[in-house]
Amino acid sequence: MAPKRTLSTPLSLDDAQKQVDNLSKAQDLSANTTESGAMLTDNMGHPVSDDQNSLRAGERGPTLMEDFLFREKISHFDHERIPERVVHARGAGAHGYFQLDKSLEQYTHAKVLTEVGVKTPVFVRFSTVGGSRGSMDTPRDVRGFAVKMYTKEGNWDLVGNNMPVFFIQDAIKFPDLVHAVKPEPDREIPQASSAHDTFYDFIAETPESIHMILWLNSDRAIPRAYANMEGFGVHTFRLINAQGKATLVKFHWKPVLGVKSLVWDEAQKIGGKDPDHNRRQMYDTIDAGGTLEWHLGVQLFTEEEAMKWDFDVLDATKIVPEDLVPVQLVGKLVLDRNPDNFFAEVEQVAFMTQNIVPGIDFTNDPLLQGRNFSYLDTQLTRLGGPNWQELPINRPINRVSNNQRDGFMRHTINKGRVAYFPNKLAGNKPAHVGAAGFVTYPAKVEGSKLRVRAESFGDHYGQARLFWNSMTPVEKEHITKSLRFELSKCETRDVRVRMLGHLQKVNEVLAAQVAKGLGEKLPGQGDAKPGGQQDSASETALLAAATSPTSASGGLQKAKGLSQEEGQPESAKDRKVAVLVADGVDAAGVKALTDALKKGGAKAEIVAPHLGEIAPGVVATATLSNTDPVVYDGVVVAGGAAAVRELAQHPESFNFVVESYRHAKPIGSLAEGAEIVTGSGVGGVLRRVAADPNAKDAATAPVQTLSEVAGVRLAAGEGGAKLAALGVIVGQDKQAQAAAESFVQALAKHRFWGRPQL
Ligand code: HDE
Repeated sequence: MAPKRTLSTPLSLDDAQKQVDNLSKAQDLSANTTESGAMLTDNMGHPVSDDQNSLRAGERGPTLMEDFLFREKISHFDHERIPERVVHARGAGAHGYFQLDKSLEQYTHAKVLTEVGVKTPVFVRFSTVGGSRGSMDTPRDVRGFAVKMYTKEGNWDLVGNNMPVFFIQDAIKFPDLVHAVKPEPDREIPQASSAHDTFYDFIAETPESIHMILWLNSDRAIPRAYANMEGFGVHTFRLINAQGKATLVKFHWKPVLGVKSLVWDEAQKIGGKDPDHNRRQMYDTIDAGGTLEWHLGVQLFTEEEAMKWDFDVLDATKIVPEDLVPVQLVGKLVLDRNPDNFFAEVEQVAFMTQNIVPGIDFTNDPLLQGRNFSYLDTQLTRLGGPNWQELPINRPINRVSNNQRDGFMRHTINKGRVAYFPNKLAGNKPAHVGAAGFVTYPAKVEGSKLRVRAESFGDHYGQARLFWNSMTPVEKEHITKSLRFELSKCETRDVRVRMLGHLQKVNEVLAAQVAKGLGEKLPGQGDAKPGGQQDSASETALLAAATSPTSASGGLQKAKGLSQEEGQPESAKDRKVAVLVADGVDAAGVKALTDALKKGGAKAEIVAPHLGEIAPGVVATATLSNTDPVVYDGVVVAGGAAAVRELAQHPESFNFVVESYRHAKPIGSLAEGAEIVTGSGVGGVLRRVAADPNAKDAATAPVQTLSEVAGVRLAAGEGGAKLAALGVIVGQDKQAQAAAESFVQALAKHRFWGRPQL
């Protein structure tokens, strides 16, 4: 008799996997997870005497063909790469679980959405879309948000994005879209960027993309961290309950830490300073025992309701505004475990929109229908044949049992003579389970075969205007500037001008402001004023008033949930702060600060002219020259007269303040640390702000030293309070504790818009 299997593999499980918890997948993966042994062997298990010297005919002679150890090692290496994903090549992933808080039994019989409290294991991969596998994490791009849930009833993949709409309405255009955005084929330029001719040439000829173009040019396209991204299933899906009744559904992932973004200048610089920025954040957070968390939200509506709206829910260029159908939060996604091996897990994970479970079904969204072909097809090339489902990261945790056999790299050893159905030899097993299995919703279909776009998909600007109207002035300003950037990189004037025509249909002020940056005038328009004055009050007022009438929007002029400046949670959790120190630093102040940051869930990184111990308990883990302000959420300059004198010798210290100021991040100082702030390029502006309420326009306002100004604040409020409102916290001598606490509050606010510029 064969020895009993001791490891947990899918084949050893019961037909119905009853006990599922957050560790079920980890246990399943453990069957294939290994650590290196003490003794070196080749792949056939032969002990290896030496794998550093090849076999030679004589000390200086040629390498011998006989050297099977050499051939095996080199040959394996030669074949180590698989094709990167044709889109979403750059990404990172983590394990965790999904836990339902509120049963959706009324709407679906899917166990994952009805069994409250069960921890369904998940693997999530976040990605950018356009860049290659080795590109940076922070381009302006859509982010993939792909969730694989290993449910009791098989895998459910919700392969979503961080934006709720898409560029095109029909999957048949996808190759065109992707060819247009990818590096141009003759020169393979630009990498991971939509800011070029071919992309906007395609977009200008594809007006259905305009809504998504506004999202792409908004701050959503430069998320601060994966944990600060919303996720969307994008398409309308269908839920089916035990009585066979269907309800339409849109899926949302709402980040517990809120939606937060970088600013564009910062994002571009991070691309060079730390291209792994987002994957590093996720890895470090989980490695330190932390988690990334989202709520699962659903918008539930009936087909009858949907038919009454002035947009089509099968059109993926439209949202269902939250004002029409509120998002109900029903469960939580928690990521808490890093992969053991990036290639085996993150690179080999294969998501498929067609992976759904009984109780959930597709709709006729033509984008979704096309995706349901593409995701299986793409794996055949990428993972080399039909058996990729057997890869540990892809296989379900419930038992797989069917008559499919053979093919490249088959791992499963199926016993027995019978690999067909019907059969009597094996008692007609594996047997069909009828209604207990996946049953397609019997939606009625009728019509002639036509290659057309439905009339109900015809409005391309209404929801783009709804999005624009829903932005705060600062978000509108960012969209305007982004479009200026993107279009100014298009070399062909005709492309730029055609795009302006579309923007004009969204909003005249938007188009005029972009036109100004491109040196163009819109037909019938005078000069766009004021334009380009970052954060100026007049620009804010102009943008606030710039709204457009909507259509295809359910009658709404503005919709909830679109602005990320309104109603998002604020938290200092997982924020990373650079604390500038040097020899002679006031260690007690640093301790008060790091304690306060820790209490707020934030992390401090001690940055000094050199690594190592700077003072008792103050150990530098980064240097002024090996790191950069763009990779932090804020900066604090510590106190200590000698330390500050030394920091002042390094131009990088001042750069920390200036860059953080320009990127609207909180800036803090403790005691003498204020001298670095005051001595930096923004010191003059800050002094004027603290001294005079009309400072923005009064270049002649009296100048004090910043520490004097701050003295006023901490004792009596005024000047320092004005600075604090701009996210500049100046701590006086012996006030480190209070300053640290104010700084943590500022950190939770994320960014401070409206700072007067130099
Ligand atoms: Fe994808 N997409 N896509 N996509 N997509 C792929 O599948 C495709 C679309 C999304 O982390 C590919 O395994 C078509 C929308 C994510 O591994 C490929 C269309 C949304 C990921 C593919 C779309 C997405 C992909 C490439 C019709 C958001 C990364 C590699 C227009 C709802 C998954 C792969 C991961 C990956 C096809 C549009 C999300 C080629 C045909 C809309 C998150 O199959």
